[in-house]
Amino acid sequence: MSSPMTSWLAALALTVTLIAAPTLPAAAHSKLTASTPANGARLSATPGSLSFTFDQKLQPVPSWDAVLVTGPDGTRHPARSVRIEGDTLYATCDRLGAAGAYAISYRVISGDGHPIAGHITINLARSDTGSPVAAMSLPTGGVPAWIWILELVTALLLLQGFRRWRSEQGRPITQTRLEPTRD
Ligand SMILES: [Cu+2]
Repeated sequence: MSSPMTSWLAALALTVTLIAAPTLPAAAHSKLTASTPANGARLSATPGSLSFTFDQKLQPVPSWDAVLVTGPDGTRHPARSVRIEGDTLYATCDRLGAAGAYAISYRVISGDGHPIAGHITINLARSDTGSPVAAMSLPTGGVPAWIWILELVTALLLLQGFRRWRSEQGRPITQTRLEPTRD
């Protein structure tokens, strides 16, 4: 082996390493791997929940800053119930409103301490003016039990009131019919 050839190969290897080096740490950074809704999803109603999953565990972040929904008219809705569990950021959002494209941006800190910011875009096919999605998920929770009892009690009270009203209405007629037989 000639010495010039070896040093030339060494120089080439060093050059390749220096060119490639800046891209290597970037590839190791955490990135978004999945989301709910999926990026580009076309929806007919406000999503019941939002989630962003990364390829690394996340560090805690201030909830007011982590997720932001921006509507087609530029309206900004801060997300609610923001929480981090392992590699996933969860949130809920208020009813969206006008049909069109919504950007849902996230801002988190990965396990290696680097901030990760980005956004997904979803498309609301028609304006969401119906009941909030959260209301539809009520039967799965423990909340509605007392609502049903309250509704039942109200219905029974109304029925009782109606029966009393009916009997009071009927009394004079019964009395006038009975009067002749008493005389
Ligand atoms: Cu990183």
